[in-house]
Amino acid sequence: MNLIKNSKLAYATYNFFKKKELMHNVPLYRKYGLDKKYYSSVSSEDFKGIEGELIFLDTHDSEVELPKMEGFSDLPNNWQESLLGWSKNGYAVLEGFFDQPRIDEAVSIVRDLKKDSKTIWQHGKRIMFAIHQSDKLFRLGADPKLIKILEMLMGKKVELFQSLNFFEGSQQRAHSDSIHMTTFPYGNLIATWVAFEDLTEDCGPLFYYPGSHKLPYIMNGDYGNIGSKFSLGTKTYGDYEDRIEKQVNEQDLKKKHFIAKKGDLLIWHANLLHGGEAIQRDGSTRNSMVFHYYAENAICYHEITQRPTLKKKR
Ligand SMILES: O=C(O)CCC(=O)C(=O)O
Repeated sequence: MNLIKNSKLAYATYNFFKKKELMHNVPLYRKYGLDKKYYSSVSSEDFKGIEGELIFLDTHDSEVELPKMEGFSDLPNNWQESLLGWSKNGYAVLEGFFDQPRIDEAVSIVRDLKKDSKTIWQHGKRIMFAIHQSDKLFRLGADPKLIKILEMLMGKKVELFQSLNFFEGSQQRAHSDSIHMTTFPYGNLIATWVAFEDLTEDCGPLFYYPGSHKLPYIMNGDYGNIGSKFSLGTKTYGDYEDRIEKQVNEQDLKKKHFIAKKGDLLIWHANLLHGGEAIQRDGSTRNSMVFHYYAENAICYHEITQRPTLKKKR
């Protein structure tokens, strides 16, 4: 079983039949001089020595640059203040981004999805890709005002790729989304987290480490998980999390919790280290929705499984 799970050939065979969803990387493989097919495996090892264009606000200061951008000064003052800290902190909080009726509607759609046999469950606990089951949920994540803000931060167009619905705290250890949804060049991913209810300190809130986005990206090669030409590395996800924990300890990073009110939204950088705090109160809920967006003109793939990203056409 593990032999198949670790076989690059098995993934390539599966990918072979998914041409439409995988062609997006091909022009970029050519641009960077990589001899790859749409179904080939891909990992950070392939990009060693290749220069990629960096995200504008990774090399420029948001405090200086955002005020020059069209539409920024029209945003509420408290949003502007948080967004100005983007380059330094790697996150921004937009309080009250969604009004209560919009969230109530989303909560009710998600409640129905729980009973839908087509719903994709991850670890039996959270719903994945609900945006492909409900246009209204897609439009929540792709809200034009939100997309405009994300595009200011990324300096380029973004597209909503994935969503996750949580009902209770994830209790996930610290990680960077870039190990799951990886891009070349790095940084072409951005995420948002929306509270579907008022949260309490003891519900296992989302945590994050301000400034951690500036640390080196941890990829397969950084925890001995490269594998070989035909098979994936054999390290576990726990090994990756241990490596991140080491990075956190070495840097003496300070943790923050997102104790959000219903409708508040957090935006985080592709490499911001974050996770879910331990649940302190049995039975506490933490209804929330996460959206992940890829920016344009980047190779999109999944570092651990070395698979190119399947982008579903709408
Ligand atoms: O909500 C959480 O506890 C964790 C979310 C998360 O890590 C993610 O969606 O990448």
